Amino acid sequence: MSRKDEDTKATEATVAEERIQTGRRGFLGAAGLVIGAGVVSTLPGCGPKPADSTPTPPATPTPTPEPAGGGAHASNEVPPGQLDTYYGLWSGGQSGEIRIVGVPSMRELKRIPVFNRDSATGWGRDDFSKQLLGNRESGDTHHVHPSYHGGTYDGRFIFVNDKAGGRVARVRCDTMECDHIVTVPFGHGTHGIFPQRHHTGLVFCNSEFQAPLPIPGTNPQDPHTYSALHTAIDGETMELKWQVLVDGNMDLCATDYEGKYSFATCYNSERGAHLADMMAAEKDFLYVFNLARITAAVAAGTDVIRLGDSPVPVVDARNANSPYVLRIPVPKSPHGVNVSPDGKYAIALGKLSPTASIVEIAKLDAAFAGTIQPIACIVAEPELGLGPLHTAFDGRGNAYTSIFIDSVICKWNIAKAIAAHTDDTIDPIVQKIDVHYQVGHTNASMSETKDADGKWLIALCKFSKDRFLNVGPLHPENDQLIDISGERMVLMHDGPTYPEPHDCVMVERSIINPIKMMTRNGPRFDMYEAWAREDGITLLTDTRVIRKSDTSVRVYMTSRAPSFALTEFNVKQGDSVQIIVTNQDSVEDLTHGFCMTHHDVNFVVNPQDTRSMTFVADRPGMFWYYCPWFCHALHLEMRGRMFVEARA
Ligand code: K7E
Ligand code: CUA
Repeated sequence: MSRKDEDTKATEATVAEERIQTGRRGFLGAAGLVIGAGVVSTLPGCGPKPADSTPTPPATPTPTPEPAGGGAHASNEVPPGQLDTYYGLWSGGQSGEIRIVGVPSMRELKRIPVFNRDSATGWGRDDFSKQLLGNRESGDTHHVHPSYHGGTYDGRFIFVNDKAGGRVARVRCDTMECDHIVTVPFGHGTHGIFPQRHHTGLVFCNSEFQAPLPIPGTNPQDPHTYSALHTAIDGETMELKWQVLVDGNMDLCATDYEGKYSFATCYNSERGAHLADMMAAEKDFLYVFNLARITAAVAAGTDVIRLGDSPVPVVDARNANSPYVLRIPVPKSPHGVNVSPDGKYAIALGKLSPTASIVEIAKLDAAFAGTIQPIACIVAEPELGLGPLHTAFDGRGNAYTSIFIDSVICKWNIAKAIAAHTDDTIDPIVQKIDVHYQVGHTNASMSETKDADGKWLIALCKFSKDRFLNVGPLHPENDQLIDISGERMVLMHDGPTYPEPHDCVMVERSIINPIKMMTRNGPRFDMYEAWAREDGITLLTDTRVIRKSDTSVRVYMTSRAPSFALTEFNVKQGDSVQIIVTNQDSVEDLTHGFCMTHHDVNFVVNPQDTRSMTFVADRPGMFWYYCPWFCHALHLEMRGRMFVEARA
C-alpha cells in the first residue's frame, strides 16, 4: 500500500471511530456547546471560545472520506540530490523562533532564533542579540510574512510578531538572521501583522489586548475605558511611523494589494475583561484602516495625540464615526482575515459563526465616503463549518478554510459563494477533507501573493493525538501536507512540529537566495567595526588582548581550521571579558564556534563572520576554550586556555 493509501485508510478509520465514540459531527445540539467548551478550554488563546448563549449553529454537511489520487502529485518525496520547491517559513509559537521547512518534503531545515535563547548559535547571549533582546529570552511568534514588491514576495525580509512581549522582529533573507527588533509602544499582545504588498512599505501590527493607556478617562480597573492600537512600522528602517487608537481587541491583520487599506478583525467590541462579557454582543467588526486619511492626519497633526513619552504620533479613532476606520459588522468574535490573490476580496472568519464574511474591497471607498453603509461591503456569507479560522487560496478562484471544531479543511469557490448569496440553489462548497486534529491556521503555496499557485496546502493542526509515537503528555503539533493541485484535495503527509507554530507561508524557492559566506554588513557588523576602530584593529586579520579598564578586557582573535590564533590569555578574577572571534576561513559550510568552558559562553562563527560575547571571569584558575563545531580532522585540538589570576 502506498503512503497515500495508508493515510486515506487511517483517515477513514479515524472518522468511523469518532462517529461511533462521540458522534462528533452530531454534537451540535445542546451537548455541542459542552463538548466545544471542553475542547476549547484546553487551548491557547487563539481558538474559538465557548458561549453561554450562542444560538445553535446549523449542522454542516458531513465530509466524505477522500479517495486517494485526486491530485496530480504522485508523491511529496524529495530524493537525495533533489531540492524542495518551496521555502516554508513557519512561526515557532512559544519557542519564540522562526523555522524553515522544505516543502513538499516537510523536512525542517533550520531554526532561526529570534526572541528566544538558542544554545547552538549563542543567540540570546551574544553581544548583538542581547542588545536587541535586553534581558528577555522568550517570545511567542504567531505570524511570519516576507516582504513584498508588486504583489509578490521580493525575498528580502521576513517579519514576525511576538505576542508575549509586544514586539516585531525582522529577519534578513540573505543571512537568515534577525537584524531588528522593535518594541511596539503600548503594544499589549501584539498579534496580527501584515506588510504592504505593493512594495516594502509599512508593516502593520495589531495589539490584541486592550489595556489602560495613558489617555484621559482611563481607569485601570475598568475595562470599558481600555483601548488598543493598530501600529505602522517602516519595513525598510524598522522605524515606528504611527499608531491608530481604537476600542475592541484586534486580532488578525491583512493588507490589500494596492496600498490603500489595512484590515483587522476585531472581537470583544464590548470591551469586557471576562469571557461572558466578551461574548455579549451578536456582532463584532472587521476594521478597515484608510491609510491615505491616516497619513494625512499624521502629517497635519489632526486628531493626533501622544501617549506618555512615546514619540510616535497616535491618531485617535475611537469614535465609531471616525473617518479613519471603517467598522464593518461581522458575526461575533471573528478571527482570521485573508485577502484573495486577485486583490478583490477580504474574507473574515467567524470562529463562533459557521460563516465567512466576504468583503468586496472595491466597495470600501464608497463606504468611507458614506454613500453606502459599511455592511453593504459584504457580498456573501457562505456557511463553511464549525469554527472557521483562516483562509488560503489556490489562484484558481477557490478558497480553503481551516475549520477548528469540525477538524476539516473546507474547499469552496469564491464566485459561487457570491452567486449563492442571492440564489440558494447554488452550493459553493467543493470538498471537505478531515485533518488530524483541531486545525488552526492553514496556508497554501504562494497563497498570500498575486502568484498563488495552488500546489500545496498546509494544515497546522493543534492536536496530534494518535498520529505519532507517544512521547509523553506534551504531544507535538501535527502539520499536514495536502495536495491541492487537482479538483480534490488529497492528504499526503504528517509532519510533527515542536510547540507551537501558528502560521506558515510557502515561498517559491527561486525568490529566496541566502548567501553562503558572510557579507559583513548590517547593524551587527556596524557594532563590531565601531569597536575595532576604537581599538585600532582589523577584524579579519588581527588577534590581540586589550585591557579596557581595571575590570574589563577585550580579546580579539581570528580562527582558521584547525586553530585559534590565540591559544592562551590572562585575565584577573572579576574581569568582564569580551571575546570577539573572526572566522577567516572562506570555505562553504566551514563553521567554527567558541565555547569558554564553565562560563555559559558558546557561540557560532560562520565562514567570514565575526561574533562576540561578554562574560565575567568570576573564578580563579585555568579554563579551556574550544571550537564546538566539527570543522576539521583536528577539530578536537582546536582549543586554548584562559588563566584567571585571583585578585588580592
Ligand atoms: Cu493561533 Cu494566527 Cu495567533 Cu489563528 S492565531 S490559529
Ligand atoms: Cu573549528 Cu571545530
